[in-house]
Amino acid sequence: MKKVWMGLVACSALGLAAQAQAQERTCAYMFQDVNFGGEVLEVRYNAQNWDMGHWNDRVSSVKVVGEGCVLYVYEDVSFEGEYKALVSEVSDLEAWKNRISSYGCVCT
Ligand SMILES: [Ca+2]
Repeated sequence: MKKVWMGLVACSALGLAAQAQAQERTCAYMFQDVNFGGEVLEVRYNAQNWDMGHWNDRVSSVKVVGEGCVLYVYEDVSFEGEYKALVSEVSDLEAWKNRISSYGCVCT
């Protein structure tokens, strides 16, 4: 009986460790300039930001680096307006340049 309980404790400890590790991983980088130049904003796994403050309407290129991650970017704050799903590198966001006002990263 005691052995089973210890097994359960070990399993949940591993689960927590995996979760902590996931939070430390990077979903994506957003860049101020095209071709991944200028200031860089790091987006962690499963992070979301409804109001980008200083970064509002300033992102020009994006690199999604997390495996199984999708970065949803929104035209307006609070995840409103038009949105776009990004899964790889975009060296020039073109129509979306200086337009992103909120984002959410979903990693599976
Ligand atoms: Ca905007």
